[in-house]
Amino acid sequence: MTRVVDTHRQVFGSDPEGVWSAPGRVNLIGEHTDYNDGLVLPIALPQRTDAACSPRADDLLRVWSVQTDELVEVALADVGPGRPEGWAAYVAGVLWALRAAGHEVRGLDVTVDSAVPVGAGLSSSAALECAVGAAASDLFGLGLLADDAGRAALAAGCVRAENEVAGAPTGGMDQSAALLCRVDHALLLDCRSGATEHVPFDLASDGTASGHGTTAGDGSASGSGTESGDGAPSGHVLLVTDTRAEHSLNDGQYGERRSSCEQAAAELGVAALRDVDPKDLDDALARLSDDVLRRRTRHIVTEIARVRACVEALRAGDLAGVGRLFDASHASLRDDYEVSCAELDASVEAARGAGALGARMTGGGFGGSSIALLPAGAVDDAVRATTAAFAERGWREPRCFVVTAGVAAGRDA
Ligand code: GAF
Repeated sequence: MTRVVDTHRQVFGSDPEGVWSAPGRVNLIGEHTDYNDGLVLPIALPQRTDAACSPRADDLLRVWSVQTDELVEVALADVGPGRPEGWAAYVAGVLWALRAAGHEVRGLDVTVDSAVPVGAGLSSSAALECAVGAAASDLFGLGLLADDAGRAALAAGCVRAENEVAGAPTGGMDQSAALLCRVDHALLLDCRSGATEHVPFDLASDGTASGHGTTAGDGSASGSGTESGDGAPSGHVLLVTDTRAEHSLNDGQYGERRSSCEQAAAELGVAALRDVDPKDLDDALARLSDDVLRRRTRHIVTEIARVRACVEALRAGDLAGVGRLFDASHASLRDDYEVSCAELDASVEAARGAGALGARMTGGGFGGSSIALLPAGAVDDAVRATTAAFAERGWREPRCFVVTAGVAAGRDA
């Protein structure tokens, strides 16, 4: 946070009015279900994007990024689909969407600094949108952070920014996670009704798990866990592996999956694939016109059922059950939805080989990150095995880090 304030002062010549931040996310389970009106179960990451902001009296937006050392200036009247391009679209798009929703929003000077790795499938773009959206809400007196209804409305604006200005046809999970998640809880979000439940995910408190330290890019992990009598860490942790196989959500593949789901729903005469009851799945599959649509539909219907089962397993403290659901989700995403890749599969296999209860890709796929539910004492082995597997294949060294469920977007200073 000091860095974003210092940089803001250097770039814009005065202190920011405040600093806001929003988290990246990992989705525990429920992948590609958000745009099928389904269920998702993300947690907010400890890694956040900071936005130091000062309001302007005119309608100019000036944004500096610490990561790219670049200043982008745009008049709010010039923001629209495809304008500006690149990372600044996620910032400008949010102000554009708030204005489109009827809010009085003026220009801003913004400095952004992100600890959420870009291209890692951990929602760096939603973190950026939501940090700026939170700032705009406070600075222009919109009051959207005051309650969950306001936060959901802000999330919807951030989704518009991403879909319409940045041109990525994503669903709404990531922005909802960044704005609605609670510490030590996973967010069960019904993407049709908007209903939420906060499901305890404090692996440290129930004696079954503890996630703490993070790793640097050196591949070492410092999941501390609780200490058992013999000094070895006990409990379980959630390990994220950023495969560094870069993924993108606006290269056509993501949009293609979304269109297939819409086509399948149309052929079945339902509003969304969420409406297919798992017990009627075989019958629904038999009515679809081709095998690709059948496999996409099977993934969505079974994945939504896995979210429900995962929530039950978490509430019952059945981590072995959670692990089995992670494994089944990964297989479905790899074989039926076809959004995994060799690096994600290898990271999942390596974690399992090191004793994970279960592991799966998380996020949109085609690269990005995987998650593994591991006994705390197995973290170092999992990191070593993953790093070795990647080195053997000549891939870039993965980045592994243990995470806990963090807090939603808000004002920091
Ligand atoms: C990406 C998208 F942005 C989300 O909306 C969601 O569809 C996810 O991929 C897959 O579950 O993160």
